[in-house]
Amino acid sequence: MSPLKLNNQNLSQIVAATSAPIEIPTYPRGNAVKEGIVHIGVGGFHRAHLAVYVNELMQKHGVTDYAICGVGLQPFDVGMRDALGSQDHLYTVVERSAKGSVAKVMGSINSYLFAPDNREAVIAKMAHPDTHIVSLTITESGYYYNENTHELTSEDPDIQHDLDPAHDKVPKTTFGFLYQAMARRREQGLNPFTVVSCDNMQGNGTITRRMLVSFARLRNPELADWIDSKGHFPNAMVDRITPQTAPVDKTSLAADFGIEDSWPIVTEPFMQWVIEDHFCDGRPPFEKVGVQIVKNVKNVEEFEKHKLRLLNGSHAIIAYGGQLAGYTFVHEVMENQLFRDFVWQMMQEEVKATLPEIEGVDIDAYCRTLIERFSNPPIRDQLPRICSCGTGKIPQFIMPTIAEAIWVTGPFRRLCFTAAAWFHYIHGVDDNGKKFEVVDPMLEELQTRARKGGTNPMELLQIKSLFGDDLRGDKRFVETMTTALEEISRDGILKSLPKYIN
Ligand code: CS2
Repeated sequence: MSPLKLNNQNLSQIVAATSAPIEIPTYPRGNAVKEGIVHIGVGGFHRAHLAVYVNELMQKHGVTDYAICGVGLQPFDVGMRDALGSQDHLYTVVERSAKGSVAKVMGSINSYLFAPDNREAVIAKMAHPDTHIVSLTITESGYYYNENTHELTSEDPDIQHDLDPAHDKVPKTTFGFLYQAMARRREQGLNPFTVVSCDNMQGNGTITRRMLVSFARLRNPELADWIDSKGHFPNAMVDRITPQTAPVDKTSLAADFGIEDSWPIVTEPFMQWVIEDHFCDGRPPFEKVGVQIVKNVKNVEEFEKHKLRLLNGSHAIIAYGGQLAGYTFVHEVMENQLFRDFVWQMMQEEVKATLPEIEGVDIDAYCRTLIERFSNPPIRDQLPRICSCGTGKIPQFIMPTIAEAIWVTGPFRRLCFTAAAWFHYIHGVDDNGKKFEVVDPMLEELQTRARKGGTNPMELLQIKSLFGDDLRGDKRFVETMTTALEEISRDGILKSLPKYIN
């Protein structure tokens, strides 16, 4: 039978036509619900994470006032607007593991606004009394955050654009939109909405608060004070490995489940969200669907450290090392015993000593689960996805661990090898001489410095906004980085790895 186009009308027929495991939304949507969440940056991760939790709330707990209005700020979001728009904003999440696949149709995204079509509509939506939460997956670069000074990069042309009162109705950046919407809420006597960052950054809520308040202070100090005193920005740890959708994901969804979906998602069964219980305008009962709501910011920090250093840190060597060695997918890299041992030993011997103990969390079991998750072949997680935008990753996932390893006088040479793999990756040529695309907002500067520096890491380490001052002055660190970079440049990744394995 030919697959059926995903939309409201076809839902029950889709289920009736197959014996494959499919779940569909059976709750009210459209005008029958309120959109309590506005989400900026509707990509694969949001659709496989927050939107899945909200789907469960709507499906199993009768929640009707927290449906999601998706927002795209970037010109490239036009694809998402059209894909979702063509199918009543429904989409499929296929959870895949060695045990098999389940297709879950999501209905929690109720509508979608593409800002370049109508920027005013986005501001009005956020300022609407029904909106209680504005959540974000805008990637590290969307925060305009200087790692070194911890300040907003206010000199950025987009931020400058949004600071100009002539552009009040046509902002470009997330902070421009949040600021305008907050100003309207205050005028209307409403509470601020809670801003929930779902990006991979240690202290993501704290950073979001700081950036927005700094932005506001440059425009209107009184409003900045209002946001700072009344607004809530819970810190959160988010986790679900979500590959980019590949063309084959659509064809196999059609073949295996009879669903024609223009932009489905394939992901792993595992998902986790730990968030501080700080909401200033109400929240849905997230704890009912497995979200770990914690009282204390320290708890979130601890979970974040575990996740960012163990999962994302390991992903860095798998991605940069794997790309240089000529691999395409994460699971392929994990089939190579050298990488498997390296990842395990980096977690166990270098990262673990820098991590706090969390009651009820067994770090060794967590590490074993990670090895399994990385090895999950059916999700086909592509290395370029993880390689992209290293400037937002290595300074977050690797450098702080090195700094702490130095502090606790533990070993850190595998961590340095990982950073060196990124430095070498920046040239865009793998160990077999094959060129690949390097994606990074700082590409030009990175490549100029990488070329100039050669096997001397100092050129790149001098970028203060990424690396600060501290590590560069540590002789042992610089020597270890230099050795690793020399080895990788001379011998390639695969020949160098054995030196880093016990
Ligand atoms: C990856 C993450 O892009 C990356 O750096 O490590 O996207 C990773 O898949 C997620 O953080 C998993 O939760």
